[in-house]
Amino acid sequence: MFKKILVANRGEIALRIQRACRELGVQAVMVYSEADREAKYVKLAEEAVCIGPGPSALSYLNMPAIISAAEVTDAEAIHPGYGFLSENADFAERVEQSGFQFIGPTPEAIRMMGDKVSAKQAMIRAGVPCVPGSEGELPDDPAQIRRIAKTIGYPVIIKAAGGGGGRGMRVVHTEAALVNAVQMTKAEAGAAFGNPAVYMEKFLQNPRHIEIQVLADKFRNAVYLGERDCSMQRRHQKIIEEAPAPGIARKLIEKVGERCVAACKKMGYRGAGTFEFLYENGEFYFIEMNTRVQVEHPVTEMVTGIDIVKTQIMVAAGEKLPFIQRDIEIHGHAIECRLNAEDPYKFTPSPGRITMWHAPGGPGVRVDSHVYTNYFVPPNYDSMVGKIIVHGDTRDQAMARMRTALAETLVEGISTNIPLHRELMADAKFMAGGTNIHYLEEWMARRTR
Ligand code: MV4
Repeated sequence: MFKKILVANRGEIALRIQRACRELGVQAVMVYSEADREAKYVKLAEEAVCIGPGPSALSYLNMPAIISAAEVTDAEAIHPGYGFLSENADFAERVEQSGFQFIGPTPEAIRMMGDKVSAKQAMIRAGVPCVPGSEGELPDDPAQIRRIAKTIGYPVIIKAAGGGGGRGMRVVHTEAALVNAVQMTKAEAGAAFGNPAVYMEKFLQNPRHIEIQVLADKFRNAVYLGERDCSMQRRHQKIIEEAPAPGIARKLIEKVGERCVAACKKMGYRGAGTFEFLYENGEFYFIEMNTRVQVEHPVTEMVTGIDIVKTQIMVAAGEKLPFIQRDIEIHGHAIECRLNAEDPYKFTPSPGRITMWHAPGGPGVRVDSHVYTNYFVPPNYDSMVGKIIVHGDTRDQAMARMRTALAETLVEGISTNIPLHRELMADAKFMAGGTNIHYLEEWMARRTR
């Protein structure tokens, strides 16, 4: 095992990784920007290094500053968390070339999954079910583009190979709009991602967003840890996640999970990963793979009892996965609410000083947050100030525990989305389970009327 790891992130995930390190008996070096001096994990750190000013480009995205911090502190490995440099293949490569372990997959795997066209081709080869589509980059010839769309059937969606997470997409409903839409998406993709390649898929109108968590070691062992339902989102920002996904047959999850594991083994994937699917009319369709730990990983930890962050560190250090697929069981139900410093209905950011923070507790309640009373939420970063995660024997019990937890949570001095969560936990359709990716936006539109 490593003696010392550098945590190249901020916020709640920095604290989460610090906790995993303590449990493993590994020293954690925290890095922080000038805007994050007061963060809890910096105060709690045995060692912390300032890597630059508040703006991310000058600190959390500053590769030389981060690698220098690892050098001066004698760290052996770097955990990138999520966001920032976590899915940057060039960063992973520079970390390894500088003699450190990157806690994540190889640069090649990150690069292959970062290009959505090569990711999809890898999944097709591995037998993972994908959305019907162009099976590769679209050609320039308008006649060929029209022929591909006709075969798929309208509506179709044009997606940038360099996009992902909702960036660089365009829905097309008619042949008349097709070629112009492709050209526009290509031009935007070239400017935004430095890669004009686009591909085409059947546009699914009312899917749910279901993802499968995997863990793999350096010896081609891989397991899936069940699924998460992340359909409750607005503008590609998830706000509630849960595991397992309500109403989906275990047998079907097992079938898809086994395909994901087969893909990991085929690719020589290592570390934690997430296969994102759209789920509609009883079928799964792969869309993207994330090569990092995700914000919503705790719901999977709660239902499996497996510590995903500790396992990431163990496999990066060259250990074998300490479990096989048969060992993994799903127990009960878990729900996560993301707490954001924002207006609950207008969604405008609300940074500033938290004058009162009281976290909930009790049976089955977990809070992952780096904030505390008198903490100043800096305006430089995303607005998430923490997560409440609950576990129960049943979904109803988990929902009841979340209602209790939200009732106990006190945050003063800034606005948060707690009122929105309280309303959603009492919403009949959400309580019934299985709402799709459009539900929250439709609910918001009804609400203001
Ligand atoms: C789609 C889709 C419908 N059909 N692909 C958005 C984020 C990116 N990961 C993929 N996205 C979508 N791809 C096809 N063929 C609808 C979306 C989509 C979406 C997906 C997951 C979660 C929220 C979403 C919100 C709007 C659109």
